[in-house]
Amino acid sequence: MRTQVGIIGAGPAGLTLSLLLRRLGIESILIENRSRQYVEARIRAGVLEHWAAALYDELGVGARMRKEGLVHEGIEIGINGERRRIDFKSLVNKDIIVYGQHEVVKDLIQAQLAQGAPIEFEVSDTSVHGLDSDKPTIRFKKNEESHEIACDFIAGCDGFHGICRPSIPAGVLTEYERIYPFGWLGILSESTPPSHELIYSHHERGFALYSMRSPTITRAYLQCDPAEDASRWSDEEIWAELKRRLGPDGDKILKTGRVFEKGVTAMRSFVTEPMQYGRLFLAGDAAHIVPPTGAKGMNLATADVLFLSRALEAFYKKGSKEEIEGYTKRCLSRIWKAQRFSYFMTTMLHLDPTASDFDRKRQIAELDYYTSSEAAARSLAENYVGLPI
Ligand code: RFL
Ligand code: PHB
Repeated sequence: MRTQVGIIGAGPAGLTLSLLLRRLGIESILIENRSRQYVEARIRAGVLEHWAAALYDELGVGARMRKEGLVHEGIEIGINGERRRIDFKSLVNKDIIVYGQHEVVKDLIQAQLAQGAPIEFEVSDTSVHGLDSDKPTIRFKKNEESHEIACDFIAGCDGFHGICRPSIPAGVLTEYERIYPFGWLGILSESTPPSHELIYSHHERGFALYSMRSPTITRAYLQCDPAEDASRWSDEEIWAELKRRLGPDGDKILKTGRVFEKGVTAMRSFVTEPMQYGRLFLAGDAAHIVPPTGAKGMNLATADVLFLSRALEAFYKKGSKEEIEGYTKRCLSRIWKAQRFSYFMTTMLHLDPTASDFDRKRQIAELDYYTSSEAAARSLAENYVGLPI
């Protein structure tokens, strides 16, 4: 097989890149080690920045998102039971869309197949070769048969645990990392969310987030130990804790329902620099991870591939290598700002088991400031809806 850009990974990064390239007349082949059914059911992110939603429209995959996605013009922040609103519309005149990542993935795959773009699911033994040559190759197996794709470029969109980043020779990458001493126990339930907007609640028992997937499906998270076993929490215990962390009216406004998904996610901040080696480019979670409190992961993955598609366009249309060489720098400027914001939201909202009394008092003052000063709230809103791209 031969193509211009070989893409590894059918998450938001790889699927969006494939459609972006197709629109530019650049050929690609996408391979994914999981089944289509698996990637379409994988429950993850839920918030689309305003520009990412506009990009999906441009790519012709926004119709269902516009119909079923929920437009939010603000969020609520809870401070030990008292809730205050950050009004995006009045502060920065933008909104965000709450629409599940797996729904985005379904829409992207459907468009991909409708356009006849090559995509291979359930591959195994993926490896990359000749990265420092101008003819890199991808090898993989499908149904026990070996295949090779000769490419001009390889896009490593294979997530944090993929094979692309570890295929870069030792000594090339510098990794920056921070592990947090807490995780999130996440649930999906058949129940009406407590508010029509997201509630990020700081509480002396720990953080909780009240989100949704539709007006009848609640997505909620509880701060927990990162090594917690989700099955040790009964549904009753989860609802009782979610009610407590919402505030004194928690019992009244939080509707319970059948819990149909339960899982624990650990939290980390991670960036690798550079994001390229020879003809291999890393994009999305393959290059960086943010804690989910800022709702930035899927959006950053989308921004990376938008920058990569522009660089590849300059290479193929103008014969220019400058943009390709500047890919890392272009991405990192956005990534570090998203890292800063995700760290800020995470440390402001969670209960740090190692915090001193001074730290706790300072943290409450920070929550008070960001929810009472218009200047501070505007900064939060500007970052939450997505910095200009
Ligand atoms: P993905 O989605 O991990 O996709 C990588 C794909 O590569 C495949 N793969 C391989 N394929 C072939 N050969 C191999 N050797 C391969 N190895 C791996 C994998 O099967 C997979 O299909 O990475 P991508 O595309 O970079 O997308 C990143 C996002 O998935 C991630 O950042 C977000 O989900 C993070 N995130 C959130 N992001 C947001 O923007 N807004 C949110 O509200 C938000 N909430 C969240 C989140 C992530 C969470 N978890 C579970 C980590 C909430 C949670 C709880
Ligand atoms: C979600 O709905 O899953 C969600 C929303 C906001 C976040 C993280 C996750 O910050």
